[in-house]
Amino acid sequence: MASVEWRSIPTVLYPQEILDKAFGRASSQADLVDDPDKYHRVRKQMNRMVQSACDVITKTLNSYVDRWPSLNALMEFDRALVDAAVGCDDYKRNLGALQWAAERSQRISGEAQSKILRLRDIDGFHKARRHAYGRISSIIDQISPQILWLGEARDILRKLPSIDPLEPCIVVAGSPNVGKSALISALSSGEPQVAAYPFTTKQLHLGHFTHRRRVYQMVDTPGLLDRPMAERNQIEMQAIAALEHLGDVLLFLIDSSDESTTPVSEQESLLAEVTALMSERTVFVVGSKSDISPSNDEYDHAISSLTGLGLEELRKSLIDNIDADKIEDPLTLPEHWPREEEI
Ligand SMILES: Nc1nc2c(ncn2[C@@H]2O[C@H](COP(=O)(O)OP(=O)(O)OP(=O)(O)O)[C@@H](O)[C@H]2O)c(=O)[nH]1
Ligand SMILES: [Mg+2]
Repeated sequence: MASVEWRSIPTVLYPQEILDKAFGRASSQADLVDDPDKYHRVRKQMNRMVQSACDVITKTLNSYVDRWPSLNALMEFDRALVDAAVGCDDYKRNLGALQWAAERSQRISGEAQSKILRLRDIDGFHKARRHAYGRISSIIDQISPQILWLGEARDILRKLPSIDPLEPCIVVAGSPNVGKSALISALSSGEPQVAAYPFTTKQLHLGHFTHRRRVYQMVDTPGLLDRPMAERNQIEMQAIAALEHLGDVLLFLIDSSDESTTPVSEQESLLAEVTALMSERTVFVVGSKSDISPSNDEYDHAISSLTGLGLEELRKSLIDNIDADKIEDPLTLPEHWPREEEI
């Protein structure tokens, strides 16, 4: 199961654009028909038009169905995102409607072609073509709300974070403003990606670093865990439950500097709550902004994303703790594979 590339979900055309594309292609196909005999020419043209219009409709609709991730194949976390963002039931229902229309369109094509085959006059060929076009238009009309829904859903889904379930993942949590995003930037090779959770208006950061060809992903949780349990809605709880399966390690940041916007006691009660929720997960408590917080020594790690203090030690602890290669047989590694710890 690779990560879902939300960004690569294709643009969904408007219903009228789908029809224009189909009929436009059909006309240009008809122009290619070359037969000196008018009767045969028109018959071939009308046949060709119906066939190519229906093919375009079917291919276009099926390409949406194929290129949208299948919910059953998604990991729990991604499914929770889809559910919160657009609703899994609607997602399935609307894609299902496209599939239905694609099949209908193939059927219309078959029926029109066998009808044209039976007809014996030029006028009849034209009529059969017009009749088929009418049926195609009404099918597209009928699923127009579903097409529009998918167009809007696509714009929402594109912004979701893409996380690869086969690579290690570090979830970064803590109260607002404690330095979560700054830490992800500081540990990342390259600029972190900006993505969105459907539960919050805040942007989340998605960073990564590589160690021994493995990609360690880091993901922010802005607005997801930083409120007391009672204020969270059901859909957020679902995402939090899914988050539990996602991360290998949870980094919980505490800002005890004078700049902190949440009292330390409150941050600590959030920590207790999050730790209880993520009972199966290793939690590292990290004192952030150590350049301006003198009392960070009591935590598992003291770091400053600003000065770099403690960052490499934290990275090493993460790698050691996740121990991503533990199930791999060392004998399968190349002979001169470096076995020293090297970061
Ligand atoms: N002095 C100091 N300031 C820091 C450090 N890390 C972050 N900050 C500052 O703290 C503020 C908040 O940092 P962010 O990384 O945006 O915090 P966050 O936890 O992502 O905040 P939200 O996403 O809003 O919850 C910013 O003004 C940062 O510049 C640090 O190590 N030292
Ligand atoms: Mg942030």
